Amino acid sequence: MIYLDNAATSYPKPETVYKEVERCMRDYCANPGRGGHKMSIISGRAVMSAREVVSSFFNIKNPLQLCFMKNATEALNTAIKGYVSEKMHVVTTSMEHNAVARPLNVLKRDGVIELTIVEANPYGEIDPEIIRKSIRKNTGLIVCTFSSNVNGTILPVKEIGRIASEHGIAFLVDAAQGAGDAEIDVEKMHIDMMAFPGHKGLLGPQGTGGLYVSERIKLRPLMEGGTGSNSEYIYQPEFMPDKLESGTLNTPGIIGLKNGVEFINNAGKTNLRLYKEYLYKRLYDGTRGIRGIKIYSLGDEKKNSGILALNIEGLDSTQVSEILDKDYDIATRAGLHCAPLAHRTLGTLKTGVVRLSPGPFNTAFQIDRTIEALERIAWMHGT
Ligand code: ALA
Repeated sequence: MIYLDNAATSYPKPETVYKEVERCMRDYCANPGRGGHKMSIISGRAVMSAREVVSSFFNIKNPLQLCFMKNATEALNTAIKGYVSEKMHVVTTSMEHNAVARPLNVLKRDGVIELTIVEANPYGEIDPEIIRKSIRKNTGLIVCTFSSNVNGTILPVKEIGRIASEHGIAFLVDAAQGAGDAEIDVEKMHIDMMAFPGHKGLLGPQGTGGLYVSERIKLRPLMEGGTGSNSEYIYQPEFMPDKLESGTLNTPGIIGLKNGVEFINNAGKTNLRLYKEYLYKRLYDGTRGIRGIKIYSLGDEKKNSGILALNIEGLDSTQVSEILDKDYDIATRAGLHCAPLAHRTLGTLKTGVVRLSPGPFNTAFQIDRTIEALERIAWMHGT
């Protein structure tokens, strides 16, 4: 099988991820932070060590400001709903996934916030100056994706972060696509809050993710419950990460996530990024000239997090994906990718797109087989 659906979840995982998840479950999977016995202390330390490794990956200075969550969606909901206040104006973009767009639209519909959606161009590029011009007196939050989950376009996060910081506005980044694929430095990019999944570019298991919250941001938790700390206190603790981490953590998953990040560190962040850029460029260049294929992603691999979006004239995107799967054993994702606004921006709301997203374990040979398959499908089934 040729797996090109790494934007949905990365596969395979590094060997160390499989091995350490199993070792954790067998040898030291007590409840971290609950109970003073030896195994609970070991699992608590392992979670802390994962917090440190993941924090350092994003240049988060204080690992206690990083909370583990079950996915980026939980993290985004926690950040958005925990931060906004009555009549706050929020700025976002037309390239957002439903994990951002839906909570914001519900808050707008319920009269809690005012919302401005800044339109991207047909390749998903955002002009940060339009964001600056959208700022009002009551703007309290800017939310944007690091890169589009539909066509991979990387947004000018650093520039948007600078604008937010100049105006004293909180800046939340959805790093669902990009974390592990591109360099993200929360300090240099003026990021106040960042949601990320563990199971995509960071190569960890599903059911993992996290939220970084800078020390100057105070969030109301989405949930209250057991934290293993201050048990006598009837309210939620005010300190991080306990404030946002109620209930038993996904210890084996978090250990897997740590090993995914360590794999990237050991391979070299830059090496891996260059390799993925090379695969993307090869795929882009190989498909660009094929008759009947329309591409919606930018050709510049530096401006793309590793996603090629395309359609074949005369075929529905889901048909192409199905043929790739059944006849060629190539896994891709078609349709709307839970991001209708982004599809409207790219002009693909009716058709969807076929999304091909290589990962660090794909080879040039697999990319070439995929290009041949697309060429054959366009020739045999397209118009
Ligand atoms: N959000 C994931 C995707 O884009 C699942 O496929």
